[in-house]
Amino acid sequence: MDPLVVYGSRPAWGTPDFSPFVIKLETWLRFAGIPYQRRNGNPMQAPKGKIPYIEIDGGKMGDSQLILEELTRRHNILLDQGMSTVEAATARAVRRMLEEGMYFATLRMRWLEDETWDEQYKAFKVMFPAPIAPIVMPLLRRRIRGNAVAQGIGRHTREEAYGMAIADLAAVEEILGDKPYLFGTAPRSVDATVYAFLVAIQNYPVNTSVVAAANAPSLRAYTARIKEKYWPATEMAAGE
Ligand SMILES: N[C@@H](CCC(=O)N[C@@H](CS)C(=O)NCC(=O)O)C(=O)O
Repeated sequence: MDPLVVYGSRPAWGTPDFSPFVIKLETWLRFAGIPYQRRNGNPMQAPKGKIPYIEIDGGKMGDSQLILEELTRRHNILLDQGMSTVEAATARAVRRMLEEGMYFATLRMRWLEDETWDEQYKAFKVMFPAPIAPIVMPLLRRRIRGNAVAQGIGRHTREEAYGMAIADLAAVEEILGDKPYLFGTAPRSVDATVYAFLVAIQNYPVNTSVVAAANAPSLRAYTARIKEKYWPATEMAAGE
């Protein structure tokens, strides 16, 4: 059987991908022991207009969570077996907090602040042919600004928005405590999301207050532990 094909964007800042959702899906596949091949994708060719997406049954499937739930059924993956109902509910709340809240704070930090724009421009322009990057990048920024206002994060002051992200990181730190993984000694599916969002922020090369919070010692130890076991060959930039 051909290995699963995962479409992402590009490696970024020493992490496997610009998109935390791609890092999540790849990390989850590694937790689950499912071999895969990674290719550069394009949101315009994605079934839901977003990365990641995969090839499956001769077609394409989008959304990291729907993909991993489908693969869990097909391959009888037992990663989340034996969790208590409270653990499963906490895992869901953490995942949604990061994917539906922290994600937008990360987008804002990367795309909408004066202090990070040069870095963002320099890194992300590789996604486009050189002649059109100066045209597309500001358009993308404008679209992300509009989305940030629609979502809500763009209506707050920078301090308010970052304060919420920092409080979310503190919540993750509290739940993790001194355990190796969020719920004990073995990774659960939610650890893939937590790992992805943490490395995406920890390795961002502009040291905002959110980046500093994500680099709290216990959170760094957590990502280092997962990286060592599941991403041994991946370069990680800042602070490694
Ligand atoms: N719920 C989706 C979110 C994926 C997502 O937001 N992907 C972003 C990159 S981080 C994307 O492809 N954006 C392209 C666009 O909006 O045009 C998942 O879990 O896969």
